[in-house]
Amino acid sequence: MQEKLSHLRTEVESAIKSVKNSADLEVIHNKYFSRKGEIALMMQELGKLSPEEKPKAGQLLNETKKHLEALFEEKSQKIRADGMAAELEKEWVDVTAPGIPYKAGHVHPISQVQYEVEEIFSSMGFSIEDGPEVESEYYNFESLNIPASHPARDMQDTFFVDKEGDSELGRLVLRTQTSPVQMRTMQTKGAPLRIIVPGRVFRNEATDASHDATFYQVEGLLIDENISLAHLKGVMQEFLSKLFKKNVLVRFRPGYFPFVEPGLEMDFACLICNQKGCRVCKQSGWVEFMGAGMVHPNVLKAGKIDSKKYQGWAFGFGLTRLVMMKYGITDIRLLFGADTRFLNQF
Ligand code: FA5
Repeated sequence: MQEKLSHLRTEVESAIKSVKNSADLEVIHNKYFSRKGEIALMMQELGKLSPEEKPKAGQLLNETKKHLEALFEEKSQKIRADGMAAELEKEWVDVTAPGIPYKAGHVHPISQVQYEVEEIFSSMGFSIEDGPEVESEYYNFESLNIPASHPARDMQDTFFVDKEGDSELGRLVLRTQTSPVQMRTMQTKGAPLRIIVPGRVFRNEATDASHDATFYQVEGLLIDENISLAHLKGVMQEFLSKLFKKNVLVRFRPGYFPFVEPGLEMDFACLICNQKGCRVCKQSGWVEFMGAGMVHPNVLKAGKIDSKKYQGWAFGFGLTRLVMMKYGITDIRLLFGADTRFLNQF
């Protein structure tokens, strides 16, 4: 018995020593320490010994058992601690490392300038109006004093929508100008009126550095008593100097739009080439900026406004061209090219 015990002790000690993981531990537990393990078998053998041999052998067996159990427990704890350390190592995070930057979008340069324009006109008491992009021929043309047969319709090459419109309001078109919103607002709000209408418009035009088939305009309308073009000049001067934070040279020249009388055009001194001549200003030093004029009495009538009591002016400028001037962009098509290398500069 003594010899057997000494043999078992050495065997278990070396088995515990060679344990590497919890799976090995379980094998050893089952083989030696379980209810049917080798130590339990020794206990059973103890019962078969003579009463003289039993006490000594019993004491030895108990000591060996305690010793091996302690050894096993110590190893179990070490394996558990090593396992946890390995887990922690895997989960380790450097909280001081800089974060991964995420790509955030930003407001498009056209919208940025649109918001600035809105703010400046709001500060002068103008409210901001909106209207449909798919418009009727009536609002886009007729109500603005451009009947179907009028040659002025040729000035704005139109996209027609292949869908039946309201029979009284004519076919549906993609609006060629923001001016129909003038009419809609006159009809719903009446005089006096002080509005701007920023929005997208569409023309079936060949594109070049300063023309696109989709672009943005800002319409302005002021209707009140005793209004003249002097007020328009004052408002535009104030608007442009606030927007560009410097004096911008402008010029007025006669222009024709059926919905105003008299009509005029306002041009900018080209800020890209400082009037030396470039492809944006077509070497002229001036960029066509907006059409304007005193609202035609026929238009006031269609807007249900008493033209004897009220008069006013309207203007419409190209917001897209204004953005080009503000940022020195030499090709209008870049603004809708969706090239983030270009857009991220603003
Ligand atoms: C109009 O659209 C008139 N509705 C403006 C108006 C309003 C006149 C109220 C009188 C009273 P016009 O077609 O000229 O006018 O266009 C106005 C502005 O839009 C132009 O001065 C120009 O700055 C811009 N524009 C015109 N066509 C294009 C285009 N293809 N691409 C970019 N901008 C354009």
